Amino acid sequence: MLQPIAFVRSIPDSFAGALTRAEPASAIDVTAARHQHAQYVACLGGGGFEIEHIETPPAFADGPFIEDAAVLLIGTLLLTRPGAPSRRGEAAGVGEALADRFEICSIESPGTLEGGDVLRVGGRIYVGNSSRTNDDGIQQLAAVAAELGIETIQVPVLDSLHLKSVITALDDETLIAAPGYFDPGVFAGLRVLWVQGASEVNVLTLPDGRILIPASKRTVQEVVGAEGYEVVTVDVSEFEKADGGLTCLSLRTNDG
Ligand code: CIR
Repeated sequence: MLQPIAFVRSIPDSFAGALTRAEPASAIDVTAARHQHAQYVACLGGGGFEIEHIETPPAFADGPFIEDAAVLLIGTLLLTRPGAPSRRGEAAGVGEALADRFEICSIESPGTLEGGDVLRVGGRIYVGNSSRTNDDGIQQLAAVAAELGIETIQVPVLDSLHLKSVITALDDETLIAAPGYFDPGVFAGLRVLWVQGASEVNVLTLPDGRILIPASKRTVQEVVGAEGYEVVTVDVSEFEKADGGLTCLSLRTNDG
């Protein structure tokens, strides 16, 4: 089997001004963010990903959250049109860097879509209808997916940045989620582990089967560990200040 690739983006000095839903208790420390990012990348590499780096132009403070800029669907790279206007230019650099490897297509206006709303599990795509991803963007994604034989299911999301801020996959049959942000009936047929009281549940399954979880999310670690999965942790506190989790910091070929 081909080794999966994780594409990651560099942390520009402008990351200090990344979008935040609420003012963080302390300012983003870009040097610390770069150190944490290196640890994150080491975890991905240690878990079986080949790593490829893509430069972030200084104009894009949120560029390191590369997952939002593009969606990989088998051999197709769908460049998104983020709901956040300041993020609209991010996808171009990702497309340029990967144009020789994937067929490129794009979400067009008035559609908006961010990759943080796109959850691949069990051969389907669940796509969050959030403040960043609208109906038109979802329809455009669904049309591209349908051509590839992939079914898309829409999930209205309440009070959360993205769908994957509150639900992610542990494996092809199992999800882990925070209750109260979407209708659980949408995921009927899949096993959902609920983390009571959580406001964010974003974990990343490594190719070797271990589950990468933010160091700050102790309850999530306990729930995942109690189910028999091997847990790995990484401190991403500087990215959490900007509402980022783990999946948003890479674009992975085994997701598509
Ligand atoms: C934003 O607000 O767009 C960024 N500060 C955080 C994006 C996090 N992305 C993700 O969870 N997929």
